[in-house]
Amino acid sequence: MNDSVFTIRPDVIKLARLLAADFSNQAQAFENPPFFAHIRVGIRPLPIDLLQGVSLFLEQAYDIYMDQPYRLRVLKLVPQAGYIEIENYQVSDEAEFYGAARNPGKLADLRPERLQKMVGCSHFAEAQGQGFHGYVQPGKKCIVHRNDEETYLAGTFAVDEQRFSSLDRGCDLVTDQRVWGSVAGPFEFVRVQSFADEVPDLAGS
Ligand code: CYC
Repeated sequence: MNDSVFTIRPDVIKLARLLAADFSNQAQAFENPPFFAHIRVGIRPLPIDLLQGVSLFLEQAYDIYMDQPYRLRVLKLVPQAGYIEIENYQVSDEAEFYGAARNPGKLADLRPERLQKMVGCSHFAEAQGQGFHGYVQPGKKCIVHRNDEETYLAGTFAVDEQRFSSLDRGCDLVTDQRVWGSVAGPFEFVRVQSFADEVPDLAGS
């Protein structure tokens, strides 16, 4: 068999298809403006060849500043025993890719050399109901500096055909108290558009 052809675990395909979308929390932001900004999360499938597995390009932005995302990452979905590890990668010179989640032609220039894994910042995803739920890998190792404070990320998410909900919080390393992140519960996103059909079938090449 050709080395570059391999089988991808069905649950990895399923998770990738659920995450691959243009998400918005518009309804939540309109109902509860003081607590929830209107955020767009764009997640676009990347070629299997890029990281020899299923990976996704992610952009988070305020809806009014869609061309200036405040967080841009690549996610790699790695099958583990009993769960899926979602590795998070930073992209060097990321500005070149602003807007690429909705303009995927721009992603053609993305190369593995530009990706740097964020150690300790994987999410572990487990099947739940019709979808998945996930949490930051245990260990308080995902360190986020914000406003001169060193915090660790304590995040959870859930995704299914109806919604993507996510709660990212930075916590104090000693007291475990929340330092940043929503005080009013998770961000609740729904799909504006799905990109599920861009995730390949079980064999990639
Ligand atoms: C940070 N959000 C992070 C980090 C992770 C995630 C791993 C820490 C590392 C980093 O900066 O990339 C989240 N990673 C995820 C999730 C998955 C994953 C959820 C599963 C698909 O693989 N986050 C939101 C809200 C918004 C938010 C829409 C609230 C305003 O989901 C913000 N996340 C947010 C911020 C940071 C962050 C502000 C810190 C970025 C920084 O200050 O450097």
